Amino acid sequence: MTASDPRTISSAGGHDSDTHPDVEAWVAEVAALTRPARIHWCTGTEAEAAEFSRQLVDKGTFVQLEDAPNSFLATSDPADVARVEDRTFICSDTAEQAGPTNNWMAPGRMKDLMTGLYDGCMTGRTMYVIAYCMGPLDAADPKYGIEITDSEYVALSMRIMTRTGNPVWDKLADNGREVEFVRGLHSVGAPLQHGDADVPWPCNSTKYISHFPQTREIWSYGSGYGGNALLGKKCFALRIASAMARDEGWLAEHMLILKLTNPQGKVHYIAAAFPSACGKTNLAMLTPTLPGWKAETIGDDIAWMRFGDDGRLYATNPEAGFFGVAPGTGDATNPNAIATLAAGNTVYTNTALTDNGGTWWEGRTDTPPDHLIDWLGRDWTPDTTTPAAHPNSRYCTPIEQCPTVAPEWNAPAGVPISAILFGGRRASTIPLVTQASSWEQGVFLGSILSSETTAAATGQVGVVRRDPMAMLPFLGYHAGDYFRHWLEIADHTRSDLLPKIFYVNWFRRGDDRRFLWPGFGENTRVLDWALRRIDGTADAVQTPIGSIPTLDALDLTGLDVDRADIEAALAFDTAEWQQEIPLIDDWYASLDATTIPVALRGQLAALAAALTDT
Ligand code: GTP
Ligand code: SPV
Ligand code: MN
Repeated sequence: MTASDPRTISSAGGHDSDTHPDVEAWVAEVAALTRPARIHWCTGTEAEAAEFSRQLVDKGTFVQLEDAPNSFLATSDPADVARVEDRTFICSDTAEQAGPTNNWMAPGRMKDLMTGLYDGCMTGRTMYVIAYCMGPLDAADPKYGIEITDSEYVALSMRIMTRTGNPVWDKLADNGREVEFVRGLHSVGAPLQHGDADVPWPCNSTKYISHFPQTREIWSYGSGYGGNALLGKKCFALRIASAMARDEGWLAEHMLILKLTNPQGKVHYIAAAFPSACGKTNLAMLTPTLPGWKAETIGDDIAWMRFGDDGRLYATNPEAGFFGVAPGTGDATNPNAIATLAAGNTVYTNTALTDNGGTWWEGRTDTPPDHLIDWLGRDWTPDTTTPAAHPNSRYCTPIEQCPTVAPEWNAPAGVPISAILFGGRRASTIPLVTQASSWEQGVFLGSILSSETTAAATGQVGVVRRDPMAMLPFLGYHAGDYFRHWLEIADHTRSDLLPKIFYVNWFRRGDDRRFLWPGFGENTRVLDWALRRIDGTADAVQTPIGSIPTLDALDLTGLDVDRADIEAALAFDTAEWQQEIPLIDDWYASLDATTIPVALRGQLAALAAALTDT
């Protein structure tokens, strides 16, 4: 027996319930391959989290903050700051199943390759075994995952982002072998040979974020960053879950969930899909600017939607925390996020550090402090020309601390959705809001969603790309099949019970590059119109892409902006849409037009024809 034999590795942590036998076997198998110095079964307790934080402070990963309890700042390796889409793979049996929008490698080949990388990769480190549940533990069909990781930062973040620890181990033990779980293996890829000192942010320049949808497995290597390493989030809750949802007749989407109560006391729940760093968290924490409205938060990033017995689509938030974009978050734009953070228990990554032990980022306050330590650890003053915080700096904080969290955020059956919004970041062409005239047209608008790229993924920022349903980087299978699945959702119920679909754009700009629409809390005015459309009382003009509010139909009471700007934000511009058609043609062609459902090709043909007629 060698020192790396899993039977000689000390196991610590240890939850009280019996372990699921399949988990035990898998952990032993992974330990034999990765050869950690220790195995720690995560309990999810506060004492355990405190111990992880202490270790992270000791090794220089964390700075303990002084302006909020139990809060820490991590600064990452400068090369590990965002999702790596070019290193993300969907390893289904065939390339055709993954489709043209995904990187593909045959499962066997990827496993061989990554087994080589994993060989001894946890040497000198502790292997953490995290049991988690995406969504409420008492849901009818709870979806479990186990993440094995060699990162304390990941273990601590997963405790914020998911339901985890002893209650999940208990559920897994109670349910015996029948219960399924998604296996997620994560390593930062930085073994510590005997005597090696650790670095604050271990990672590897070789990165793989691999998904095996058929066997519901995730293998991640080389990165410690959120979406690459917190495997419950994009890897499970979107890429693997989208494949589960296709098989089981539901939807796993990159959507916020918001509860709105109008001045008459009527409640509507809405879901909205915007690409990364395009406004989901902000809309989810909306502070209404119209009198009498109340907005409450249910989720800010991911929605799982299933049909209820009443034929309506119900959404749950599979997560338990926010992993939100810091820049642009301030008292004026998102006071609810600021209040959530003030309660503490937060891990910040790649923001700047103030001289009194707090965090700062662009947009946190109007005037920056006179001195900061930037995310790269350098002195920063207002004269410095580079940003103090990385543009994709993030906070990881519990949803329960949000002052606007809706009591039903944890409801096992979810909340019935009245409206689905698709939105992107487009300087031109896309009106402030449009209501699709049918489910089919709504799915069409979702399928051609486009947005300027952001810092949430590595690569160029500000380039317009198609991002269907804001899911381009998160689809676990072929985009054409995904569109078909969306269309088929309509077959499950009566059309009047389906959510109404809207397309929004908070980011249209004037000739001077200014945003035409004030956004943030003022988005209430758009939601008010959308919900009055559903209730049948708001005026609209018909266009080839659906109904757009007349200027008078939008409640602009008390809004101090130029009406010409609002008109320009609302405009359906035929010439701009004529330029858009060849781009949409190219997009569909890039997917292989024959894989696009006939109904959507029909929608495109009808749109093109309507544009030539006008
Ligand atoms: P992910 O967490 O990456 O999925 O992003 P998200 O969609 O939750 O994005 P988030 O709400 O964090 O917004 C990202 C950026 O967009 C921030 O810098 C916001 O300040 C900005 N933003 C959000 N809403 C609006 C808006 O209505 N108008 C304008 N102009 N900017 C907005
Ligand atoms: C996104 O990029 O859409 C995020 C952050 O929400 S991450 O968890 O990194 O995917
Ligand atoms: Mn996201």
